[in-house]
Amino acid sequence: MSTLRDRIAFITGASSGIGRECARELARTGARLLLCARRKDRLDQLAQELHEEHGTDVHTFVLDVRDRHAVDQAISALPEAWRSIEILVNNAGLSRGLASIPDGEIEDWEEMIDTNVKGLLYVTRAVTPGMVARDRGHIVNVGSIAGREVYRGGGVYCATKWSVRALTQALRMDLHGTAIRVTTVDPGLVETEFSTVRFHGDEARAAAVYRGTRPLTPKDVAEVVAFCATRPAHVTLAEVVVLATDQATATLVNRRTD
Ligand code: NDP
Ligand code: 8X3
Repeated sequence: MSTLRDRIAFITGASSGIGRECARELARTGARLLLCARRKDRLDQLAQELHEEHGTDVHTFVLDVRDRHAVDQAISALPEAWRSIEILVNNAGLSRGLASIPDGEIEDWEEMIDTNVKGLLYVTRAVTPGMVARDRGHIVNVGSIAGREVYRGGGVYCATKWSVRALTQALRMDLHGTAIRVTTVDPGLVETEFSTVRFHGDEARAAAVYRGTRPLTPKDVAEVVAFCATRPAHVTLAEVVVLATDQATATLVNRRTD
């Protein structure tokens, strides 16, 4: 295992779920953490927790990854001590709705595409030139099994995650010949705020997604992200699919009735 002590890891969408647990796991490796999301109060609480538990040096900032000027501004305005980003975890993302394409809400589509595809690209565009200049770095994209399959009502969300997988492969080709690594970690069902967000705050509908089954926890996924980031420099874990044992495909989920 290579150590991340004092390396800078930048996690987007660190205020909840997988991103928050990635912060906790990477803090254990000794990394310094740059954390962004729209909910700054949560980021600051997390920063305090990580500082108290691990002595982690954390810098938080508000960022809506859909706003490309804000992304450029936030990255270019980083204090000198935070500029040499070594690990970028492109995690910020969401789904909205489960409508068919004929019935789809166009605002929902735009929010998913703007966040999951364009936001990931804006952040990657802002961060990778520094990695190229230093000839070191690792980009870990949080994709999904929705980037490998399609399910009814998931058309646009799946399309965004297929895009993430395409962009991951493309970036690995674009960076070929450098020391920079590119990984996609593609989870199945993980119990986070994801379904509450998908169903616009309908907690009962969100809870039903996980009823009777044992989904992944955000920590399960974050441990994999940290594992990928701590391989020796000559090793790239290119694609990792992480499933709950209760899940075989996006739609084949074992549910117990009791
Ligand atoms: P959560 O809803 O718990 O977390 C999503 C995170 O993304 C939050 O921190 C949120 O922060 C941030 N975010 C959303 N939109 C934006 C934005 N415009 N700008 C900045 N940050 C944003 O869900 P998960 O942890 O489950 O989701 C994390 C990633 O994992 C997503 O890319 C998702 O697609 C993927 N994924 C999730 C799976 C699951 O079953 N849960 C399975 C496979 C992949 P804030 O609202 O404060 O901005
Ligand atoms: C989240 C997993 O199957 O709900 O990316 O789309 S799924």
